[in-house]
Amino acid sequence: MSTSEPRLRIAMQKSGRLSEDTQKLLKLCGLKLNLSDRRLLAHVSNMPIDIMRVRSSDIPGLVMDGVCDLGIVGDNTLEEEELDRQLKGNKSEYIRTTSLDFGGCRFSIAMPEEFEYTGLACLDGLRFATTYPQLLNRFAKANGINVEFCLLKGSVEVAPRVGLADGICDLVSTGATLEANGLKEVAEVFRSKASLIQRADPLCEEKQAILDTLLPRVHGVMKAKESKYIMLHAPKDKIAEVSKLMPGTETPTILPLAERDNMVAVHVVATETFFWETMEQLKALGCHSILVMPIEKMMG
Ligand code: PRT
Repeated sequence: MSTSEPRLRIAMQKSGRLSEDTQKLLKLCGLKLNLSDRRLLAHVSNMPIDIMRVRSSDIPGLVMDGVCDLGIVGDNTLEEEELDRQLKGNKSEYIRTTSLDFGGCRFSIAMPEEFEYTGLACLDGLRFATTYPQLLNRFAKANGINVEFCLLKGSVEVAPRVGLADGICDLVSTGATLEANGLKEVAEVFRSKASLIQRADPLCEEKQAILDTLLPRVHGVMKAKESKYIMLHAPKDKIAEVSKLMPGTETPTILPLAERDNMVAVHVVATETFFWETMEQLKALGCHSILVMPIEKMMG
């Protein structure tokens, strides 16, 4: 492969909560990643793509400035950078190409356990420690309250205990960190997930062609994760009832069974959760050999 050929450049988190899921996604999309700890710009060996591994907080800016063509980043980091750039009059455009299915968390206001929370109005005039002041500010303005903030890049939860702030506004997933620090979640400010973002200005023809190959694969990986392949043996005269029980399925494939004239094999792809209860209802209709299997890739 010639080195002068345009290569699509994707920014991803080097290490942290999003890096493993991002690597997994790119690998499932068929990219042969050649990552080592020291190499910050890695060539994908089987496609004209380079992976730039950086701090999560640098990714939105790299895409907005056109240094990278794509980036995978949390919506919290993305929107904070967008608001901050808008405030400073800097370039802040990007395209959110796909909302991904990992990195889920909420950005919430939390107060000391003993605080008597009676609604958002009781937070008026208080001071909050946060890593994302613009997101907090947007929420406060939209709800008609004034808040002060102190910027902390980590260990935000400790701020009220040491007298730095009255409360905090931080990312929460399980809530265990809040609990361990004597805090309670009182209001959700923002819900976040990882997103695949793209620079706003058009890509050259060659890069667009790479993206046109990559995007259906990203969607295929996500769709496969949500879907299950279901196989079962069903009484021939119950096919209509069996089909009705299948959640979000495409047309089932019906196949004859050797030496069983009254039974058929049914194969379907279900795009919704397949519950134990549904399997029990199928069994009650006379179905057996019910198999629910994961799907690795899907297209079309
Ligand atoms: O790469 P860089 O250092 O710039 O970014 P970072 O410091 O934000 O990295 P990292 O790896 O901590 O987070 C990367 C992204 O993961 C975040 O921007 C979010 O989009 C997403 N994410 C999802 C989270 C969490 N869940 C999360 N729980 N990021 C941080 N946390 C922290 C939170 O700040 C708190 O300290 O986890 C703690 C709370 O977790 P629970 O489970 O106890 O509630």
